[in-house]
Amino acid sequence: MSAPEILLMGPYPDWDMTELEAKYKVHKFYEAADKDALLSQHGANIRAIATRGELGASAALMGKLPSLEIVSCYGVGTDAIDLGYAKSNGIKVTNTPDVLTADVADLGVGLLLAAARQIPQADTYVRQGSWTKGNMGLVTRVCGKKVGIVGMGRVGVTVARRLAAFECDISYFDIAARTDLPYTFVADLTELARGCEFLIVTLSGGESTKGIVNAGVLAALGKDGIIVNISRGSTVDEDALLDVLEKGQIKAAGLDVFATEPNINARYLPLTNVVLQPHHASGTVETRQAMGKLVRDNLAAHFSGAALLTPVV
Ligand code: 8YV
Repeated sequence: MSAPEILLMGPYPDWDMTELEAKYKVHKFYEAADKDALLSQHGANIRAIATRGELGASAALMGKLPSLEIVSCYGVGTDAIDLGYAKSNGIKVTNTPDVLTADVADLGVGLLLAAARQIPQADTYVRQGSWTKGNMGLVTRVCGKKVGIVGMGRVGVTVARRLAAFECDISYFDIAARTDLPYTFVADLTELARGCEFLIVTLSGGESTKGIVNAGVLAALGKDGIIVNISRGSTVDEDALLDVLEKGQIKAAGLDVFATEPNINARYLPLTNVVLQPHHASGTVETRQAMGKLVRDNLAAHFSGAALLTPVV
């Protein structure tokens, strides 16, 4: 039997490419100069999409692939995949939960420390020789502070555990309280922001969370507040965030995700009170190897008729 054909939406590391190309006929969508031509030439034979969290798979694309059976996502967030279309057309969807949780939480804590302790600014201060001319200004303590976690899923819980070890007082917002956790549930996001010094956004993306961290929430966080976003750019009203950062109406931000990636809003670039990351929370060798393996294992399970390891739809 000939190798199943798959459409690869964005680049994967070499270790994944070697494995994928050994088992499948891989069409690299991101490299195709003429994407319509690729789809008209190969679309009828493509049985799987291998995508990435931020790239997803739209209904329009899936609609051009009549033999499509499965979308395997290299990422936990499936907000960029049209799950409704997949479901109603019998297309399976898998993602990569759990394997990335620890690293995403680590970067959340890292961004909080970087923003509060001004680690990038301090690095520049030393490199530019400013240290020899005076003392750097004082920064913000992290340990023992009140932290609000927005979204108490796998990542939220893991961030909470890490910051509890920093003796922080943890509260959280979600659609419902979790009785299995020792942290304080706050049903109103603005109230959560008002009561804490740091807000860590770990929500899933999608319509239900779009712009949920709005101007009111940021105002409630206040001028000494710090926000970290390791979820999706869509969860925060970015214009409102840029406004408060520019006006010094919050202290700082640590951001791994943006409304428009990778071409982020140019207003971020001159700001010295924000630490920027290139959507890299899961970007360690260890996690990316595990994510790639899970994508491949889900595809292999599907094509061998076995149960999917991490089905979403
Ligand atoms: C990306 C992510 O998928 O897990 C997610 O939802 O957004 C990330 O892990 C990763 O950058 C690979 O594209």
